[in-house]
Amino acid sequence: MEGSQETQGQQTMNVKVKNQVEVQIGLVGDAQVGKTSLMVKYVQNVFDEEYTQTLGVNFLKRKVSIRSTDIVFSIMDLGGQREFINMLPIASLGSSAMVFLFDLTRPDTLTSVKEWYRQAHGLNETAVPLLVGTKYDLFVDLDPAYQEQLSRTSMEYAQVMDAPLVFCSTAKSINVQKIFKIALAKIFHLTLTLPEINEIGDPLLIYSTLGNKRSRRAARG
Ligand SMILES: Nc1nc2c(ncn2[C@@H]2O[C@H](COP(=O)(O)OP(=O)(O)OP(=O)(O)O)[C@@H](O)[C@H]2O)c(=O)[nH]1
Ligand SMILES: [Mg+2]
Repeated sequence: MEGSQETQGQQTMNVKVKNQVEVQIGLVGDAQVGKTSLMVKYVQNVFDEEYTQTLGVNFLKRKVSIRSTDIVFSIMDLGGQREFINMLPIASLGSSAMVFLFDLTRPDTLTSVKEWYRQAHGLNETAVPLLVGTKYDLFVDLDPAYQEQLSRTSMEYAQVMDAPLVFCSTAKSINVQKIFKIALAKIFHLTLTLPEINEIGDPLLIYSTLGNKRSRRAARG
C-alpha cells in the first residue's frame, strides 16, 4: 500500500507544468507548387525530388517549445488539383494562419493565389495570411529581368493581402523554418528579431510592415 502511494506521489511530481497550445496552419496553392514538400521538410527534415500528388488533405504535426509553452503545429496540406477544392474547409476552418504558396518559376501560380485567397478568406477571415514563393533554388538561375518582375509583383500581392512575403527553397533549406516562425509571431503578436531580406534577387523575407492590420483588429476584438 505504502509503496503504491509513493509511486503515485512520484508520478504527480513528474507531471510537467507546461502549457500546450495547438496551432493549425493551412497550406494552399496550385498543384506542384511544393506544399507537401515544405510540410515534410519542416516536420521530418527530408526532401524528395519525386512528385507524389496529394489526394485530398494530408496533415502532419510538429511540436516546438517557446519558453514554458509547447506549441503543437498541426499542418493541413490540401491537394492543389481543382477537384479537391471542396475540401478547402478542412484546411482553412480552424486554421490560425493560411499559407498561400506559389512556384517562383511559374507566374500563373501566383495569379492563382488571388482565387485561393478569395476562397480561403471567405471561409475564415481571421486567419493570418502568408504569401510564400517556392523553389528559390531554381528561380535564382532565371533571367534577372524575370526575377525582378516577379519579385515586384509578389510584393504587390503581399501588400494587397496584408501578408508577410517569403521566398523559400525546400530543396536547399532556405527560409523554411522562418515561415513558421513568422506565422507564430503574427498569430500571437510576438516580436521577431529575424533580419528582413528586401533586395531583389535575394530570397525575400518581408514581414515587419505586413500582417499587422489584422492583428490590430483581432487585438481590439
Ligand atoms: N527544385 C525544387 N523543387 C522542389 C522544391 N519544392 C518542391 N519541389 C518539387 O516540386 C514537385 C512538387 O512538389 P509537391 O510538394 O509534391 O507539390 P504540392 O504542392 O504538394 O502538389 P499537389 O499535392 O499536387 O498539390 C516535387 O517534384 C518536388 O520535389 C524546391 O524548393 N526546389
Ligand atoms: Mg501535395
